[in-house]
Amino acid sequence: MEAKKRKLDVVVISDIHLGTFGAQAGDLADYLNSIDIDILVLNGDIIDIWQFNKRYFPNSHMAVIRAIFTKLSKGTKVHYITGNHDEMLRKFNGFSLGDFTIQNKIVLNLPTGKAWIFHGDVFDTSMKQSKWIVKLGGFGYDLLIRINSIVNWCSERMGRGRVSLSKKVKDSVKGVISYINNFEETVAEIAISKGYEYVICGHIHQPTIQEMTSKDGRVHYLNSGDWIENRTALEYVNGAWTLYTHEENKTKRDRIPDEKNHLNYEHLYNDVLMDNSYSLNFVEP
Ligand SMILES: [Mn+2]
Repeated sequence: MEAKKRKLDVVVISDIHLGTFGAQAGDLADYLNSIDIDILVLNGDIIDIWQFNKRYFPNSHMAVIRAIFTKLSKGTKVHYITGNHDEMLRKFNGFSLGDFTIQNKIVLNLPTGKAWIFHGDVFDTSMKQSKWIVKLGGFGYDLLIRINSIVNWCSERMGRGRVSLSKKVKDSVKGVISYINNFEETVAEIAISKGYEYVICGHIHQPTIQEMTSKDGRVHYLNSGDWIENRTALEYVNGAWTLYTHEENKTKRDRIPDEKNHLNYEHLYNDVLMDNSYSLNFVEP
């Protein structure tokens, strides 16, 4: 029997990077299928269009898309907020179809206050960053995350555990820590000046819920983390936010055989033409 689903008012997830090796899509599909939600906010970098390759889109990645569409069909409102890896979708800012919208930011009116939600890459260029990150352009931290995702993919296939490269680097390189701190402070400062109760970002793959103060006031800064390294989501229920961390699926049941199931023309051909109600009549000799 199917386990009873947890009921949640709002869930925010971000930085899934579907279409890349590092995405923990099987785990995410399990998570999505275990909850019932009124509002689902996909806060950017959901499909990694930068790195997208039609030869790599495994079943587990498709399962995430399917889980999202199932939610939609059951009445969940789904807000797709654009990130820098899916910035091509920014052209569609304002698009809506039924309960699905694409936006660059949203403001949710929660019973406990207004939540300002956006991906966060907008601050990459305006921040006072540490020198080496400035040299690399906002690109440096992103590159680190990408290298980590490839290293993990290889390491898993060699039967070793995942290595948290970015965690290690984060802990040892001062520049990264100041990048993260600058990001959080910049975001909080602006949110305070705008009078929001909550500000919610993704982008830096650093999950947290914290109250931040400045001379002008206070705000709750939240970050939904990612589904490459942390497997985290922000959940709002009964007027409170909590940070959820998904247990890693040790069996990896759906990871390795996946690769053979990339999108190909044979699949497409079968899907388009092999229909029971219609058959092609080849001319017989
Ligand atoms: Mn991003």
